[in-house]
Amino acid sequence: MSRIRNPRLARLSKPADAQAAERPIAGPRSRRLFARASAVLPGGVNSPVRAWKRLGGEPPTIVRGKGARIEDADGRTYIDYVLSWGPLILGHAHPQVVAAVRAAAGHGLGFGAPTTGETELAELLRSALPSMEKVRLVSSGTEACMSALRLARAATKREIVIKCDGCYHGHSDPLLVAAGSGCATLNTPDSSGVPAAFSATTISIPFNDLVAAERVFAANPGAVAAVIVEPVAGNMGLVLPRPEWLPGLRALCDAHGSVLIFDEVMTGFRVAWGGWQNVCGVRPDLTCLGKVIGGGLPVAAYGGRREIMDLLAPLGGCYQAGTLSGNPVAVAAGLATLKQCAQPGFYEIESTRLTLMLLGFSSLAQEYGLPMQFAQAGLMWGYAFSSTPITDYASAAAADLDRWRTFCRGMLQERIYLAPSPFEAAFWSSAHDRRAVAATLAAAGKVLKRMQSPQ
Ligand code: KE4
Repeated sequence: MSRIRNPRLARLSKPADAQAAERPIAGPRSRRLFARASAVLPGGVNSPVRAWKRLGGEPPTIVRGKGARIEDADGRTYIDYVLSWGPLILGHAHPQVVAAVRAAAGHGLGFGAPTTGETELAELLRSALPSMEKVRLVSSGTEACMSALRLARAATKREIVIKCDGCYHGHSDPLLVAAGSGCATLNTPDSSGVPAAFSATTISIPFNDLVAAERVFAANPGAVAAVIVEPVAGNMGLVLPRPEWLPGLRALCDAHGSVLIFDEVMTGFRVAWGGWQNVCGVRPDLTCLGKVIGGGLPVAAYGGRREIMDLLAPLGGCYQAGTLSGNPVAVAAGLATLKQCAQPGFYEIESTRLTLMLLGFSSLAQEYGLPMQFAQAGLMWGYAFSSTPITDYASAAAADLDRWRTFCRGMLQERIYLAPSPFEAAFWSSAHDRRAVAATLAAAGKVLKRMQSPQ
């Protein structure tokens, strides 16, 4: 059969569904704006996963958001399950959050000096997470994790750090080893530019693999400074811990005098009030927070045992600083957000509503004969095209990523905005009302029907 030379004809030769599946998602104006952005921003973005490299095509340029919905430059509205990668647990432009930001901004945008808001936020975090006996506010999850790691090394005078394949703790050099999120999305789990000496002291093991952890401790007696782990992994899809995993890491750290760091940047105030440590009952030595505690503005934090935190400058010799740390406008957004989350029944009601939506998703997948796994932790969720549960990065990467791409593109064409990577979690907000759920399931039914296995 002769090869079709005319690309237009080539397109016509594909079945209608295949053409539909590859139809650009972004409209003409977004595509023009992305071309303009790409002339000055590497890849057109300020954070790699936003570039949709794994999904193909240009991302829409978003101009506004309200509640569960965002609108792009072509006037197209999407139901949003990315929610700025987790912070917007109340949805976009929540009136109380916006009002708090406006009021704070009216008093000045920052002082580089003590303010009451940052003390209030630190006290709130400590009351929600008693393991955080002292707290330091910073401006990003990367800063929180990088600083917690430095502090753990200062406290133990050791260098080796254990992390997990597919977990992502921000882009500081020692943690860009076998990293998830955008690194896994772009197949760059170990970044270029990181000196071998920096990554040599980072040992990565499979998530949920306690035997692997025991082996590393045994092979490095008295040398492990810390274990850093996402208690629920949200950067390889969503992967829940096995019951013995976190208690086992706690026991190993206790036995070897190492620091246990829970990176709750994503799970903090997302999976429950406080974080996963309040669900599983394992008390880490240090905790990292971000996302929800800033309500969409740059606030993150790390904190933990007093005797470790007091090693920080200006009290001790472990240095960490930040011009915008504890910024009063950002802190106002965080406090206003957490005030809503603190309402009685907030997490129970919202996680039940999410469970009901996922039950609808699951029955659609069964109806159309597509093997899908769903996972939920509080107000975050994940899905994968796999007939076996996802328990670590290897199983996440072994899922049917072609089907994921078809599904994700299809949902985006139906105006349901899912993360453009199979190595991300999806999020829920209290603004996702019945109409949003109905539209989401209607879209999923349409897309899964198109994808269904031949009977
Ligand atoms: P940031 O530096 O991006 O604020 O936080 C880093 C970080 C630390 N720990 C966990 C568990 C995280 O999930 C993150 C950041 N999450 C990604 C999405 N999975 C942020 C999105 C992006 O990189 O653009």
